[in-house]
Amino acid sequence: MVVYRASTTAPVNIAVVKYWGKRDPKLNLPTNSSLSVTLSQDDLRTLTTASCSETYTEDVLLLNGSPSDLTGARTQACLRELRALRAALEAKDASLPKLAQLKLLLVSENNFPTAAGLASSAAGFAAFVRAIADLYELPASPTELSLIARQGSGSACRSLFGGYVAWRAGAHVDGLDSKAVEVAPAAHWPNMRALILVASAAKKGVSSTSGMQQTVATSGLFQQRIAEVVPANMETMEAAIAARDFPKFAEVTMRDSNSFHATCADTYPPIFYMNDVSRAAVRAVEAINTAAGKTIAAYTFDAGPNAVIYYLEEDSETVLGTFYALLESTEGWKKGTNPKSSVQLD
Ligand code: 2P0
Repeated sequence: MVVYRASTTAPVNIAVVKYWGKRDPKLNLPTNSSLSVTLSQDDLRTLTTASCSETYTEDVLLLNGSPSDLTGARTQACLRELRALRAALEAKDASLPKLAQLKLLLVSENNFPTAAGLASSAAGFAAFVRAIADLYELPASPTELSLIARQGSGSACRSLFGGYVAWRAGAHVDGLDSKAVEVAPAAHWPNMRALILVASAAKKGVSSTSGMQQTVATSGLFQQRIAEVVPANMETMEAAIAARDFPKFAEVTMRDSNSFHATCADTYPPIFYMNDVSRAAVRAVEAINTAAGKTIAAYTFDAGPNAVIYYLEEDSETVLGTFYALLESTEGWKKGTNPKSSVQLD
């Protein structure tokens, strides 16, 4: 019996202008645009193999070796859309094998600990969607696939590109304009680096999905963030990337992270993702920049305490030296596992 198969990898992305809030939770339509930097797949990626065969009796997902749920509404939305696109191809060309009606086996592996609090859902859904799209030989561009991956997990739409990626919020109710686009390839700024510091490998207390909706419902500060702060940050960030202006890139990155965590603190009841260990990393970045007399490092924090530090290759010694010293002196950073990675971009 024939087994049809395709494999793909998708990278992790770390936002420098953050997605936080949905205007439509069913379609995963965001309240604001966001912008991320894609990390190197050598360091952090999901590898997914999709296959289908007449011998398969049900859709199955194996995530890092364990059977995983495929029945969630978001996963089902991705599967439905991908199968519909394949069925449309088959309707046009009778010589194509009838894959849309076959059950799927998805085997997915992360090359980093899923529990490390790193954005695994982004790489996971991006790889999931692209593996099936490749299996079905869909003539879809990354931007077209981003419309599908977005429905799996919002941030996943940005993991279909390398380099610098914007997720345009869009305004339509059907979400057809809420998609990811490349702002610049990684090669545009080849000396950009990211250092990932794992403060805690524990699973986060409040999930992004529920945390962001609590923020939308209760935070007054959030209204200002989506109306004024994010639009300005998107514009300044895109100009900083175009000009390879690191101090500006760094300032917007740090301000946007601060703004996002401020809206979390303004949520009622408040949500705290950063902890004392995270704040030690903020102080270290401030100390590095003060000592250098210019901005050479930028921190950002997602929905957890881990830090991502952006810097340029020429400043590695200064930046990494300070963080190695911090790891030695700060109780709480997990020694031995840090630095998680000092990575190039993809
Ligand atoms: C981001 N985060 O832009 C922001 C910053 C967390 C903080 O995207 O509900 O897992 O699946 O759409 O994409 C995390 O949110 O949420 C996230 P869902 P997702 O990277």
